[in-house]
Amino acid sequence: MLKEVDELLQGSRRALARLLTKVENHEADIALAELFPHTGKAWVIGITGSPGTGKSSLVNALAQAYRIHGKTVAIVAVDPTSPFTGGAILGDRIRMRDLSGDSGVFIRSMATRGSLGGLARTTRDAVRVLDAAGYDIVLVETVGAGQSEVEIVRIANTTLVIEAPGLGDDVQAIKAGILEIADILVVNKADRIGANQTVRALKNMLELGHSTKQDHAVAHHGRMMVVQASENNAPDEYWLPPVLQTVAIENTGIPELLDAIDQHRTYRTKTGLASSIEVRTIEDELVQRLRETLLERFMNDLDPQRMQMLIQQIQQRHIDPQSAIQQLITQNNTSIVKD
Ligand SMILES: Nc1nc2c(ncn2[C@@H]2O[C@H](COP(=O)(O)OP(=O)(O)OP(=O)(O)O)[C@@H](O)[C@H]2O)c(=O)[nH]1
Ligand SMILES: [Mg+2]
Repeated sequence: MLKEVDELLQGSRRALARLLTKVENHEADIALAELFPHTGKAWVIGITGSPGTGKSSLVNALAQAYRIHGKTVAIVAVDPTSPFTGGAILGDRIRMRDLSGDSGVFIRSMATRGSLGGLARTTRDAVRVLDAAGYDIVLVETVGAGQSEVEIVRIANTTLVIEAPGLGDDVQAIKAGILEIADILVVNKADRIGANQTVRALKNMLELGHSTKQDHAVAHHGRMMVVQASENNAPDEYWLPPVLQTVAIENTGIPELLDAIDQHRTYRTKTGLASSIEVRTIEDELVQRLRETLLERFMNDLDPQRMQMLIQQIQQRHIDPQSAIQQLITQNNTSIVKD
């Protein structure tokens, strides 16, 4: 066993920090393989939503609440939109200062390098390291409402989508995709005007979505497909996401949020249901890793000049992009299947 893996399993925070850096640099494959048997115990909570809705404040409040319940907490902040690792993270650090000095809490910001897919992989691996390190709860904060969040959020066992008042009846303001991934909706800043209206708008949207869930479309490997609701899907196997109100900066609504997360956990771990979700999650991860690994290998073997030439040819309309890809693949073919 690697020395640092051993140290991490013994509870060394330094080994943990070092391993997370290696994960970011994609240099932790052996360690991850050794750690894998020690994972699967943490409950991973994803927190996503538009900028400034109060995600970090909620993460802070949740972490404190879990600490009071005697649970250890790891926090991962991911910011795929920011090209820097400075600003936003420094802000988060300051907001989370209430937690510093507590050995039952570990906070980490993920550096944003590489592709979107790479970020999802890095985050997933980081969560695994924290899981193996023995944290009971792992909170993953991501900003925004795009595809990247959907990918990152797939790592979570329970996903919270945070909204703030001001949404009004403008249903368009709510990205449909974000509702799809929400296990629990939180209207934070409930001390502000319009919170009830936002709650109502969200509930309406959820119920609309729910009634059409008989035949609902799901994204699978990037393709939309219609899934028939099966006959033996007992009604209690549906999870209708609750809509809760919180005031993160005053700790209002936090116990109720903890309860809702607990209920979702019970629902997810029910026999059968948990394993079917797990099968899909593992399949998704394998496809994602396969795609990345093959692309990486392909790009490494690719002659950059060949690529430049094809780009020029496409520009001049001498060849179309798909035919160019066919040419590249035929030329690189042998290198893809080797080793
Ligand atoms: N009035 C009010 N302000 C809040 C509440 N929660 C957070 N805030 C404030 O809203 C601002 C943004 O909060 P953050 O927790 O940084 O929000 P965030 O979603 O993490 O922001 P980004 O990570 O930048 O997207 C801060 O000034 C908070 O103090 C709340 O419940 N009520
Ligand atoms: Mg934040």
